[in-house]
Amino acid sequence: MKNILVTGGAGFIGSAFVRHMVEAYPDYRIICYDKLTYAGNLDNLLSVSDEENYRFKRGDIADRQTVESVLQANNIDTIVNFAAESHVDRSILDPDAFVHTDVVGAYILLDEGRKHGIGRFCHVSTDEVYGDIDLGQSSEDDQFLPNSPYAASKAGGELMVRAYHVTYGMDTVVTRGSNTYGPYQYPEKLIPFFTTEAIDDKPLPLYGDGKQIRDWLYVDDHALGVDFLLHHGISGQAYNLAGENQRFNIDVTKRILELLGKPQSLIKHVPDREGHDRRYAMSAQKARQLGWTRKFDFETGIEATVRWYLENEWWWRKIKTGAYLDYYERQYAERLATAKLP
Ligand code: NAD
Ligand code: TDX
Repeated sequence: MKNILVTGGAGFIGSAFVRHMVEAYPDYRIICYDKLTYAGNLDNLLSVSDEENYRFKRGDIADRQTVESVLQANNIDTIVNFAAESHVDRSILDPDAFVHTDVVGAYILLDEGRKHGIGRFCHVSTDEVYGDIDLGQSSEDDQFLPNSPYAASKAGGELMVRAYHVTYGMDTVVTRGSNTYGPYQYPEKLIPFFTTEAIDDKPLPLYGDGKQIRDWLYVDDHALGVDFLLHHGISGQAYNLAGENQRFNIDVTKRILELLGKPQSLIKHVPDREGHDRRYAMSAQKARQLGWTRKFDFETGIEATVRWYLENEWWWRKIKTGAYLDYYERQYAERLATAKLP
């Protein structure tokens, strides 16, 4: 392993992975390949932009010609695929881009990777492929029951990875991460959205009763988990990178407000997300048995995260303009107009 193509490396988790890999492995060359959609942001990679073992190339993972040329030009032997459309609410509004990137893009990357004769293909997937789980914890052999267009697209891409391992003997590893949070997360996801809105004393649109449960994983734990499985995962296997930090959405929201010293009256219960999964919970046992452990508990992670958004307005204020505001209007204007008080 020497020349690693990291797709989607300008996004939230991908950029944490790139920053980590560039620093931890001076002998590897890290080539970040990213389409720079609304969620891709080169500000996330400023700290490594001048490093010798780092390169950036703009491109779409579903564009076969550009993928082929980037593999050849850089003599790529390893691919780590973070590239995805990643926001459930956007997948409900417009599923097209999700099928394009999360299914077709994953297929093109696999296919070009195979033709190019790469070694390991590490594919970053999600707990959402298991769907809603009432009780207990999902483990890797559980069936896929994805409920949103996002989750179904991620399941489709992942199944293609499986097929390329079984059919063509490709060396693949799949990681399934929990809800991830931390610095540089696009402020459409619950934690950065509510933190930055609350800083500005804006209402926080909590879907339904807020009693949905998510399992939270700090971004550095996710990035280091992918590094660990890239190096130690058994070929053809999938591994849960579970935070094992389950929280109700309402409790996460209250904690953000407490940390910011803002009133609970900012919470507005708005009409629920369509097809909203009530609970995600995974077991990390399989990855743990191999030697992975997460470092951050939720309390440490949320404090560090809220502090980061307070101290890094330069990063998020310029995002929350233009097309972001159009999305906000489409997603929240009607919901907030019918909001109930807590
Ligand atoms: P993100 O939306 O912040 O970043 C996605 C990145 O992919 C962006 O840089 C974007 O420009 C790029 N991209 C999108 N379409 C592309 C295309 N066609 N070609 C090339 N690049 C493209 O996402 P994230 O939260 O960092 O998630 C990264 C990966 O982790 C995704 O595969 C996601 O499904 C998975 N995941 C995310 C979470 C989470 O809570 N955020 C949890 C588990 C798994
Ligand atoms: O405005 C909101 N109000 C609200 O109540 C938003 C944006 C979210 N929520 C709720 C919905 C979920 O129950 O908060 C919870 C978390 O929502 P998101 O941040 O949108 O994440 P989720 O839908 O759980 O999906 C995330 O975890 C798995 C990531 O976005 C995915 O990329 C990942 O695969």
